[in-house]
Amino acid sequence: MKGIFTALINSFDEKGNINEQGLREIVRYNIDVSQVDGLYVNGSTGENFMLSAEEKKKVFKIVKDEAGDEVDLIAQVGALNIFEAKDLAAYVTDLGYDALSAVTPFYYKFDFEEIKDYYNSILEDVDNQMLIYSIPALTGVNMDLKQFGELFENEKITGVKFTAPDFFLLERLRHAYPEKLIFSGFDEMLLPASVYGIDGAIGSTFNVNGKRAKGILKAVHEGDLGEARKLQKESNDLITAILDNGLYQTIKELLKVKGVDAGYCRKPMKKPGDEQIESAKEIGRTLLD
Ligand code: SI3
Repeated sequence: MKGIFTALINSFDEKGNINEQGLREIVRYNIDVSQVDGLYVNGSTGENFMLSAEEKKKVFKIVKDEAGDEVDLIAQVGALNIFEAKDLAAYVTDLGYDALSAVTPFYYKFDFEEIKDYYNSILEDVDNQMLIYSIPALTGVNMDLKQFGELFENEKITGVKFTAPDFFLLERLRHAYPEKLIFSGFDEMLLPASVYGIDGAIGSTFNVNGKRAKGILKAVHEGDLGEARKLQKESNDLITAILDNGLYQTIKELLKVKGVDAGYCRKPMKKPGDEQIESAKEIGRTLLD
């Protein structure tokens, strides 16, 4: 498992129900047009934390059914309800997902022993590998090198999705654990993370910018930093515009520009206003590749 993995966006209809056809189209666009290496399903970008357990299963099933074995699939199963996380882990493993991932448990201020127990419990009954999903800005959970090392002692924990602007820790992790998979999570920092030898990246904007992201990884591997900087600059112009206009709403509007029925976000996220839709169209005209 290496390369560019799209943190898959989800498609909801106007009432907030999962739009199966739209979700299938998003999967196809990522595989056929962007030609990404894999999909990260039910992450933050998939609006996972606003879905019921049954809806999460539905999304996992649709995506596997549509993608088959064409690309690697990672299932984000983390949940504060540990029984739900374990049940989802078993479910996606049966479906044939290549790896699990679980966000660090958040909201309550769990101590590290509790966090470790959470990962070991999710994994105890399943035959699958796990990428820790670390995103301190949203969870408030900051782990240090030693704590990652303790989690990595479980052989089923094969890596981390590292969504933090901490390049010191990223370098220390890469150096200390050359055999573990490290996926970076901030798309706007793909170039510097690549220089540190990450195995790949998982990101929301790859739904509409997968080709450039693949180009950045390739250019860094080939030592062509000029090309990597050019592609990161173009990507960051796009990412800046997306963030300014509303992250997930704009990604969905950009997919619509490409003919994909990406639908709407689920409440409490807002529907895009007319101005936002017009700005997205302008971003589509000027900044997409
Ligand atoms: O789980 C996921 O959907 C992700 O991979 C999230 C990913 O790290 C994104 N973070 C969030 C909060 O959406 C990034 O791709 C991020 O959107 C991007 O770098 C723009 O800041």
